[in-house]
Amino acid sequence: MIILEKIIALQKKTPHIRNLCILAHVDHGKTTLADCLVASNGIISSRLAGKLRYLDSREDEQIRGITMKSSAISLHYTTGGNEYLINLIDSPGHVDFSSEVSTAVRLCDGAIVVVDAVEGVCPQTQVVLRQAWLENIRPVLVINKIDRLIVELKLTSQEAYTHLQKILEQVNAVTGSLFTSKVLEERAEKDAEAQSSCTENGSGDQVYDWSAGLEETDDSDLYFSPDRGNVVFASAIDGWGFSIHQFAEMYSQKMGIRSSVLLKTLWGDFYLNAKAKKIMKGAQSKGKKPLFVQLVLDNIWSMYDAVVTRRDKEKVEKMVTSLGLKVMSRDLRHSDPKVLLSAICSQWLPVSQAVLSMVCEKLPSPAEISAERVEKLMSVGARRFDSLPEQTQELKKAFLDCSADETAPVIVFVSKMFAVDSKALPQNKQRPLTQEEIAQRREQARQRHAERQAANQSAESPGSADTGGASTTVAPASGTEALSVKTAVEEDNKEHFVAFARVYSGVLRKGQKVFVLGPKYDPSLALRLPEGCSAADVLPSVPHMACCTVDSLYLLMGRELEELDEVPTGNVLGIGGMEEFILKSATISTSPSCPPFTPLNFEATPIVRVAVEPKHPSEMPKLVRGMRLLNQADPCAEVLIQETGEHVLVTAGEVHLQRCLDDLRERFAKIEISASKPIIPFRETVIRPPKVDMVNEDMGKQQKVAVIHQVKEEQTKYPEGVQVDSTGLVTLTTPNKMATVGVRAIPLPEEVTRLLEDNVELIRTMEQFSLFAWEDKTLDINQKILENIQEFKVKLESNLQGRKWRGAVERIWAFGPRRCGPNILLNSVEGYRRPSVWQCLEREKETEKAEIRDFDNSIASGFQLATLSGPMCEEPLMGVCFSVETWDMKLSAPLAQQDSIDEDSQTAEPNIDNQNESSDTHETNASSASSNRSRSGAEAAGSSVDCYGPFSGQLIAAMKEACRYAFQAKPQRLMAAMYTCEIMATAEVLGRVYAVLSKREGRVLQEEMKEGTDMFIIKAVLPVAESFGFADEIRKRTSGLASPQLVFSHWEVISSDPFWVPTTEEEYLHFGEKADSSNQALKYMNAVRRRKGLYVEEKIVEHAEKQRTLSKNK
Ligand SMILES: Nc1nc2c(ncn2[C@@H]2O[C@H](COP(=O)(O)OP(=O)(O)OP(=O)(O)O)[C@@H](O)[C@H]2O)c(=O)[nH]1
Ligand SMILES: [Mg+2]
Repeated sequence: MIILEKIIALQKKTPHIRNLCILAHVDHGKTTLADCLVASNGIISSRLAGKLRYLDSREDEQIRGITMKSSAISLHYTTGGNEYLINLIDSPGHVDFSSEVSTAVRLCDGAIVVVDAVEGVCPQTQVVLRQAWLENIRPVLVINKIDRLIVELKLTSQEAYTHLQKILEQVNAVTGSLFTSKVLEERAEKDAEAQSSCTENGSGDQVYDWSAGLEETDDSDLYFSPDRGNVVFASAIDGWGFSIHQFAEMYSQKMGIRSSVLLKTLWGDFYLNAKAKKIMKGAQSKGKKPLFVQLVLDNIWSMYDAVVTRRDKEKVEKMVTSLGLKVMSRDLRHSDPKVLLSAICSQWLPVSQAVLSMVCEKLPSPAEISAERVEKLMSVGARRFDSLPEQTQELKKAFLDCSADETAPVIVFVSKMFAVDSKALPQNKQRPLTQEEIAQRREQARQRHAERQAANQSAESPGSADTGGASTTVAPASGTEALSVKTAVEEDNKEHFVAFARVYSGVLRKGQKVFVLGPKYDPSLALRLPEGCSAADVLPSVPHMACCTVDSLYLLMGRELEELDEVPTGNVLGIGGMEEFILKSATISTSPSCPPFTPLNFEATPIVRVAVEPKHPSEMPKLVRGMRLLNQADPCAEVLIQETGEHVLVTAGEVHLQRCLDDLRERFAKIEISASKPIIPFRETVIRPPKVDMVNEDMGKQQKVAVIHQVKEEQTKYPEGVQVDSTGLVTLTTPNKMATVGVRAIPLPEEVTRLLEDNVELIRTMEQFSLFAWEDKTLDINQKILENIQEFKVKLESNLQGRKWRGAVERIWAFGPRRCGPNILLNSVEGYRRPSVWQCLEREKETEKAEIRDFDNSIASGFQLATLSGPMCEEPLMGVCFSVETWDMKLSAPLAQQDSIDEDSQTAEPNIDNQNESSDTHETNASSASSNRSRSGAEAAGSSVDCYGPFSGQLIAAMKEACRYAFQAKPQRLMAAMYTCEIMATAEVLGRVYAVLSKREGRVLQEEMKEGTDMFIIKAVLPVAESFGFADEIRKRTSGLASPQLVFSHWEVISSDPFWVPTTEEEYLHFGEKADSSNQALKYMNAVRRRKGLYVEEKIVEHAEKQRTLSKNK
């Protein structure tokens, strides 16, 4: 209670608030450290700190020992006479949950980055440093698990010092590379500006100073160094930790050296010259003990030596008294020396004090938010900050002021929604009664008792009319009780969602009316609303905006929630009753011109999908509801209903999947469900004709054994109206014979595919620009993004060289599927000119209205459909270029006229499609787009409807078919999704790690020894298809010594041809006539086809072959 009041008071003192999260690689000790900090506030006992893992409140978190959800707690801390409020968020370290890290980082101003002293910088450490960097929040460092250096690695204090130096170097190297790339970027920007102003002035030559920038920019704040006070050395499990400040204070009294001198010299190449009583430089070259070793590490080492290794009671007691500590005798007698150790150390060097005072001193308060960060938070997508409406730009000041004034607009960002049991809500919790309440109740009870006695007495007296009265008063009472019990049960079953949020400006109050702005809200729409309106007014409906009343506000206290009446600016909080208005994230404001915050940076790609269904089909509605709730409660899980009617769950990895399924079973749907095996995504592509066949012989050398298989040469499989020439050009005519298209499929170079994949956002922006241009509107694009587009174009050009690709980049018609995918539609129709996809780059020169043929859109739609699902197993295409080489129209005159009149109305439509394009509908988006357009086509063809239906629909279908045949005319291949993994393993288990990897078709890229340890780091790639159970298998085979983390990396072509059949004598000898033994690609393809209910061509063994060639098979 006292804590709550104190915290409420502190919430109003913005400069004394610190919002921070703990970030690290998995298992580096975040939650353990958080325990120590929580214990310092007396919320848990300090004996249990590190064992309880208080912030891991879920059962599965406790069982598996890893954090899965980030959770927040508010603490208070006093240092230097000032009281601080610390809003602490513990985040998960496992890659599968990195989206939880994004949601945490957004709400903070600083971060504690924890690094394991033995493992050093690991992949996730780099990722979280980058995330902190991208959000412009300031980090401090805790090097944890120092005890492992003493107890496990048995390093001497001198060796440990060298080791710690290396770790610091590694961490700083990561920060350094982030910083350098940013400075270079900024410099490039400046150069570009200078250049443009230069050309305006007309002066031609300019001298570039390439060295400028890096030296000028001050980066001293950035790096971690103990003498700057932003590094703490700790062992969270043993409860101790220190920064060199503490030792500097300690020794300045003891040795009479100024603490400022000690601060500068305690870390680094300094030593103590005992004779001269001076601190000298050059410990290393003179072979002396550095000060840090002598004054700091040696003390700790001897403590461990006395307590843990030698268990020397006398020495321990001596040390304890000399440090002026008190240790309980039961700790002294405890059989586990670790108990004694932590009892001593947590008094001597309490980790919470070291960490919290560093946090208060080094991390910024919410009021110190930088203008740069504000602009970043406010710029919506590709729009320039200065292109936002004026009222919106004015809000920047509110962010910077961070004021809790009545006049300040309220701005709140919700980064995720999390589910809580209704029992856990403070309203429904039984709280201890206050003294007055107890007195009141006692009084009530006494009265009741008295009444009952009076009633009894009157009942005893015969002939009393009161009996009936008494019984009637009882009856309704029990009735309401039953009713309230019932509603309570109903309430119990209901999931409550609490929004995880932070106030950036103003004061959020209970009962206040606010606007809830979705991620796609456009602040310029606010201009249409009456000026000065508020959420309480009756307003016309605006897309992605809702008005609601703030239901309840909570203080987040780990497992508990406390109710609040108001939350002033700068605080992290929970908001109840928002589930109707917010799906995953949102912005809340009292001003309608507030922009939605930029979307969170998610590092993980959701890739593992399963189809789920209820055990009992009748429970389908419960499942649907459960999936909806799950979708809301998890920042990164996606829930889709596929065209086939399957309910699909997409997750970031195996562990995440497991957690989602558990949540669904036990929490959201509360039914038994069965999940399919993970659905593995594939891509379809074409390649250049291979030069060698399956037995590595040059193609074309041998004689084909045509007698055995003519299948390949089958020309007859093309239906009427389709012609395929020997070069793979497919010509197809619409059923009404009005139009003919000729299409060829060409494999894109690998680099181009990668470029397209990496620049999806740019392509989307370009697409949007083009759509605006159709409507004669313009879209303001950020200068930086324009430059990126230009750069992207240049890169494409340089990768599309050669005769075949001449001028190709200019002739790009569309990207697909979904208009931004890794496939290209090329306009190679002679004499046909259309607006370029690059038109946003040519804003200055008025784009001449290019000739645009009717039904241009239909061709593009056909392409979108064809690339969305390929002919092999209806998976999306990748890395394919479709070049339209001929396109003839034989339109009858009236029809043509009709269509060109109708062109205007038709062109407006794609825009609507695009607006609606959201992640949850994308499965069916392309088809709906096409149906939209065919509808307008139907109107167009109105007067002359032929028996084949609307013409544009025919053209779409013809184009789609043409693409499919063109695709099939080339050598087809499947592409598999690949994970990269880094495995840390000791030399003994290395062999087994390799065995598991090769069994699962993994490929080792790199193996190196981790400096200063006996660990090897293996980097490998592994197909997603083979990855299920991989982490478990590795852990089992190596007795838990190695545990890999899988991160989606890229798509890779599977080299074997799924349609391959032996055609040469050699191949026939090698694989046998049926050749069904070894085709991995075919197995994958058929598995997908079977799952989708498509026809699977399988050979049934009628006459088993003699297995004469088996010995050669692999
Ligand atoms: N030796 C030693 N072990 C520690 C220390 N701190 C934490 N551990 C152990 O490391 C393991 C992981 O600790 P957690 O605190 O759960 O790690 P985490 O970073 O929260 O892990 P995730 O949340 O899953 O990413 C536990 O078994 C802890 O007991 C330490 O200072 N020394
Ligand atoms: Mg944890």
